Amino acid sequence: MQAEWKLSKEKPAAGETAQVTVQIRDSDGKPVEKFDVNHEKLMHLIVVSKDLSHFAHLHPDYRQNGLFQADVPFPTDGEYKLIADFIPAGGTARTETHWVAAGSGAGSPSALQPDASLVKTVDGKEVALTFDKLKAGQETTMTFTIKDAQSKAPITNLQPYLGAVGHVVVISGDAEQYLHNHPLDESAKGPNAAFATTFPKAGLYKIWGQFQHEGRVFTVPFTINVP
Ligand SMILES: [Cu+2]
Repeated sequence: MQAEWKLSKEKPAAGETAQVTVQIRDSDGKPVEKFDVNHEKLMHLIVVSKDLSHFAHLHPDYRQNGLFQADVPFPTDGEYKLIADFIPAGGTARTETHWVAAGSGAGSPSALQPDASLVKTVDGKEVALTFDKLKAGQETTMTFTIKDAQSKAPITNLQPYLGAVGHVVVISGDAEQYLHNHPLDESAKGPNAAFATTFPKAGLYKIWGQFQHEGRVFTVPFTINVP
């Protein structure tokens, strides 16, 4: 499997949106033509800045013959990692990645710090993140508990997002590891949304949970230190 990445501008300016194409080929160089639908899409494209302060979750259009296309904003100077997540028909989940330097390519990266509290308020929701056990190399269940931020009432009518109770992206602090996560109960509606994952080694990780409520998707980020 190989991926050939192209940008409408090789070096987008800060604040610019570039058209990104990614051509997927097999090991013989032939375009892969068929992909399995995964979480309702043929490809998920995650875009993060190197310091993980910026996050975007996009769904490229499929242009046939293994070619996907997306408009990707690069909000500030700096390095960005593009992570394409897809399943060639009948195969297993693949990720292909590409670094892009926007503007000066340097920017002012902020050092990733573990959150002092794993309770965050986003878009009127209070979201708490808990783990049954947190240890590198062991499967863990991470549970998001979602309440109304004002009334503190548990939210029990989450809507499916990408075919499940939510979608969770986990990336290691050095932006090298992209972890797959699986909802334990896809049809859950809140207030709890539980996902299984395994952190491969100790260190910092950033986690973005994405959920849908009353027609709006909200994204809640957490930074944790895995012992
Ligand atoms: Cu997606």
